[in-house]
Amino acid sequence: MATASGATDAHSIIALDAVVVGAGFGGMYAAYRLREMGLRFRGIEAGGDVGGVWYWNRYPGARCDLMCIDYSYSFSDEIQQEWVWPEQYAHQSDILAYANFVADKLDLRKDFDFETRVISASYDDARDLWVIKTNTGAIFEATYFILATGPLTVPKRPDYPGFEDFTGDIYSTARWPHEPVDFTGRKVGLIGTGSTGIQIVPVVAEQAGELVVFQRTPSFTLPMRNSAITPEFWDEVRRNYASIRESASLSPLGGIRAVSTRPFFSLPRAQRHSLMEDSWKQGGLAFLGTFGDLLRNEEANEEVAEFVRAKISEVVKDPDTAERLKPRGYPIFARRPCLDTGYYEAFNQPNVRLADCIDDPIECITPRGIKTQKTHYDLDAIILATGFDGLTGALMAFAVTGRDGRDLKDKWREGARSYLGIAMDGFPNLFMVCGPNGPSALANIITLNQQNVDWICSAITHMRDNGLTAMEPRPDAEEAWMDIVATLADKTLVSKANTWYVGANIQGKTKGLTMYTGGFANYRNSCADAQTNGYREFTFAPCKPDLKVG
Ligand code: NA7
Repeated sequence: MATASGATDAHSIIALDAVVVGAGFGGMYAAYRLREMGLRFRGIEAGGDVGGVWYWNRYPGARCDLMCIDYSYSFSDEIQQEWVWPEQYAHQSDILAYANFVADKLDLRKDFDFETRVISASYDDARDLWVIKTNTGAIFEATYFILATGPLTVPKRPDYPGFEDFTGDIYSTARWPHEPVDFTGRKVGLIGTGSTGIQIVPVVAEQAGELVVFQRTPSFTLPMRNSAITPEFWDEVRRNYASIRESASLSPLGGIRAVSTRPFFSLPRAQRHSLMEDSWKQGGLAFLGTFGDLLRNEEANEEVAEFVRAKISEVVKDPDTAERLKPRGYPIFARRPCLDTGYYEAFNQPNVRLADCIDDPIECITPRGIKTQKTHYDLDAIILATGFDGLTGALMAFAVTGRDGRDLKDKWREGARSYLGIAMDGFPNLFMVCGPNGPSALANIITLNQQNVDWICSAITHMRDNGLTAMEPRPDAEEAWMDIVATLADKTLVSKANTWYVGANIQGKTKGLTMYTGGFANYRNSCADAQTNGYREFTFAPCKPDLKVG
């Protein structure tokens, strides 16, 4: 029962058609679609408001590394005509403002219980419904269970001893305070040099008395070269939104960025380098799209990596620091390419220094700072930019029990598996909006969210129109999809770096690339096929052979 304030009463059992978990861009769109379909549903969100990853990750310098023209909803022309982005690469505060604008416009908040977590979900075989319990004591019984929990939701905290003894302040970039943090004159240590660390360094470096950057694995980063959007440009975009969205939906990444099919070695060396120089000057991810085979051809990849390493030496004045900042030992773009604004330049400031944790590993946190094997760094504050339990973390954060008591943790013990990254054998009517076996973090996630929510809503409509209660993929369909995922993974260099993409950053997690690397457009076609073939890869409740479709 929803109260007048919109929140759900504790300890009552609420019967619904659907429960949606997450009020990020996937969950918000799911709520909008389910409401349009006339379904009774409730959204559950741990954060205090909408925005998902952008609600939590409020650290200074946080930006999306996709251009806002791509990283925005396309389902409503009214929304895309009304909203104005100020910069090509939007700041977190603008993306969060956009999420709030959409939530206001569509009146979405009333459908969500905020500051509420799911603690368990189990499938009741006899009644064909999900029983979902929350930390507030609410119990929902719903036919459809839609997980829009995002790939980067559960922050990873390093397990160094001593954090509890530190007398200064500890900040996690993924749980940043809502009020501004003033680092003026303070001695700050930052652990982690992925996209997040690389974005925050130049901003904190402007304020801090001293900033020590603890780097374990250097990342490749490209200049973002962000710029303000002029009214003329924006008018042009608004006039052409329909074709922009069409191009994005047909592209490998779900965005309009140009991606060349030209093989690297099809051009002579001088021409290759001239093209790389042009892309470098252009900024952003243009560089990644200059050639078509950088994630398949190791030799090409290394030449590009060396070009980027040389750029580091051009900026960083101290040769030893420059050398230590150069990534080696894994292919460029196998870790998520970072986009920065003044990262390397920050190391030329007298108040910024690099602590190389390969040479001198962190041992523990002390009451006064960070102790490495060789040194003690006195600090007033420690910032943790140490990443996430990516892709599966949020899905495994609570107990999920499917048909016949099947435990999701058991199913995924050897790695995440599902059909299309959307549905799973043994878990009827559980739908993942951005599951670990789709393109997930490799595609434009808003485009992906929209496409998958639409797919899920079509599947629900199909069941409702045909008097079917529940659906789940056939085991052989799931097996076949995972074979495709594995075959593609074998061909890409993305498998060859220790990253959250392959689960390497979480101790005890099964390692391997389970994301679909065939590109958004191909993925979209596979999803469309699974629907237009009459859902023949699925069985429908009551899961008896005579109810198989196709
Ligand atoms: P990432 O990309 O997972 O980066 C985390 C960083 O933190 C990375 O440099 C890690 O080094 C470092 N790290 C993690 N644990 C430790 C410990 N214990 N000691 C030292 N350093 C550590 O997360 P981000 O938040 O930066 O980016 C995530 C995504 O957000 C990104 O891919 C974009 O999609 C946007 P390691 O590599 O483990 O040696």
